[in-house]
Amino acid sequence: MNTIKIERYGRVVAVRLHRPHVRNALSGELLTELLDALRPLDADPEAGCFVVTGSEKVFAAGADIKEMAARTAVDMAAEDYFRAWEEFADLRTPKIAAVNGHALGGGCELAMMCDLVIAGESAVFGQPEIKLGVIPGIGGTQRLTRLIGRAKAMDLVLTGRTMDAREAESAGLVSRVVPDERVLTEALEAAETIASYGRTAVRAARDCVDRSLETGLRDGIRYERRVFHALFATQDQKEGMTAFLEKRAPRFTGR
Ligand code: CO8
Repeated sequence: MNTIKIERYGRVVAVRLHRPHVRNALSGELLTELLDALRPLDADPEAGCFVVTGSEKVFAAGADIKEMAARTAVDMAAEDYFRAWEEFADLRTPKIAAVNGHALGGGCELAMMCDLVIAGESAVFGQPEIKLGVIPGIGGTQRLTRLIGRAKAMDLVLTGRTMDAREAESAGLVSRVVPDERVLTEALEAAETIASYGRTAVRAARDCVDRSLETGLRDGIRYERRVFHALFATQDQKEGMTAFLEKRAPRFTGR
């Protein structure tokens, strides 16, 4: 692979974006390689969590501007350019973004496609597309608004200003801010914790939390209750509750 590196730590899979000469700009090739690598792992019962990271200096500087610059509207529409990022968002294995440095444009959108965002103190988030004569195109106007609210989203999207990690955390974009040098370790530890739980329950929890962004409260609560009921068909539910009552650690199998 030319644009990403994959490392496996037991049940955790770490993906490192690796296009340093263009600050990890997200090209079509990178998206293809990412999906080719993660699709089979999403179906692998031994893979319990993904961590997506960049370098110590930059998470990702957005979509590859050079690749896009000369395209026409017809090219973009014909290809449905970057539609496949939705496939990344829809992978059912939980994803953690471990962000050091800049997460701009598509980089910020990639972080938002992940389920947790762990950021270093020097991380910077923003949607600067307005400065390029365009708008965010991989969820930046939609996910960002749901996560941080209209007031902040308008500010970022219309002015193109950036947020530091603390502001991003208080706004609701970032799950945890940690010292820069701790980012990957903290993300891997969180990933290991998630991967140690029952896979069916983890996927159900993720699905229900995301459902809250798409549905009304009443329907969402009903959906959650149905999923909760269904989990009583799993061995992991019996094991988890029995282990608690027997005062021992549970042994989840994902069944
Ligand atoms: N695309 C292509 N090349 C890039 C990008 C990018 N997004 N970002 C940086 N580069 C290249 C630069 O051109 C430069 O190349 P060269 O060495 O040949 O001159 C090299 O990377 C280094 O860049 P800098 O010198 O600028 O590096 P710095 O470390 O000084 O700065 C920054 C790093 C702050 C990240 C800076 O490069 C920057 O601001 N980059 C652009 C950020 C940006 O505007 N992002 C938005 C991109 S558009 C987008 O994401 C839209 C997504 C939606 C598309 C969906 C379509 C449907």
